[in-house]
Amino acid sequence: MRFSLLSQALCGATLVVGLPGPNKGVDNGFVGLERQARKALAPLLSISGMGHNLVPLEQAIEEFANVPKADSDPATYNDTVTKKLTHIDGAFTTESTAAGSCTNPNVRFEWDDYSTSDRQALMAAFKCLMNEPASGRFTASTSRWEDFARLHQMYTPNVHQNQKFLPWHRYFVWTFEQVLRDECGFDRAFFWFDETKHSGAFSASDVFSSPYLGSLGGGSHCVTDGQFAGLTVNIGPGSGNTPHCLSREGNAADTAQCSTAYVNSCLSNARYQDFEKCFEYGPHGYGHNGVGGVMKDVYASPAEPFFWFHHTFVDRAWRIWELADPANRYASIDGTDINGNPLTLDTVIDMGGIRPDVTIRQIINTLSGDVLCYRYNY
Ligand SMILES: [Cu+2]
Repeated sequence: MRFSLLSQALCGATLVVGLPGPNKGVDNGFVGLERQARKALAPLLSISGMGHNLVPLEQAIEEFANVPKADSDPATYNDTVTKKLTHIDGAFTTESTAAGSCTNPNVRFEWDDYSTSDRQALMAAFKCLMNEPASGRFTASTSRWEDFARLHQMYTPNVHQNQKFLPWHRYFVWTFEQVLRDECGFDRAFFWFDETKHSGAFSASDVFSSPYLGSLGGGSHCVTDGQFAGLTVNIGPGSGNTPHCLSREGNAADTAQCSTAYVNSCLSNARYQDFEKCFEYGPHGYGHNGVGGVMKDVYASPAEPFFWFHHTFVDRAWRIWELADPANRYASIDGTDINGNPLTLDTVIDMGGIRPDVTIRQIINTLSGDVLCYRYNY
């Protein structure tokens, strides 16, 4: 983790708004002085032209739910997970690597079901990656952690606002997990974060507290508490690279859209491309903008540790959608890439060389055992 002078300088003026006050714990609760301070800081913290594109739920229903609806109760989709598993300790099963076999899948545990010891090991592994030197293959990256932000920044136009979004991010999160294990000795189960439980109140989750990611609420501020206080981000804002602080805003109105209602509405789409658009511009975009600051940066958001909590939530939603009709949804894909070419199971997903290229066929089913062998605890 870096506590650079630059970071302190950039953050200095925001320390006031970041301090615990009457509005601590309330998203978007800045008032009076804080609002003025935020206004004054806008040029520093704004991510010019950044912010994820959003589609309100009503419009999503109009635009994407253009086909007969399936039953949208996620509980009925869960073909392999019959009961919620609770993680007690750090047990982690090494996955089978034989192609086609996934008899003992790794389980990703929801944050509230993830033990304190696992949570601490995860924070330590994140910090380890931040302190590991950059590979040198990603310009402007100053650490192995930032390699991921730079890779994402380079690929942003290719893997957003088209249907490559879900498979690319699935493999991106998996690659990040493997690097945590291989390079930082992380040997616990992986995790995810159920945003529907916290819609409209992300800041109330203990993930946003001092032992973990630090607080979220209190208006636009550099993060000054938690395990990543004072972190400098060298990738972004946007497609440029200028050192800036890890910042957050906490916009409750946006996180309110990461709701069960919105997720279910997306899940009810029969076509992959409709589900994808609904989720990307819906709960995915709102989650990014709702945390705000670096998380709102479409290009460089993986520099924010919460990115990985958010994108496991996104990945799980795709899996839940697939499980509603596995025979068909593992056997085909539709939609297009950035150039308008149809996606097929042979479309290649590229991680900039951090891990081998794969085809969508290899990662469409997280339990295929070809490359992936994991599921979610519910
Ligand atoms: Cu992304």
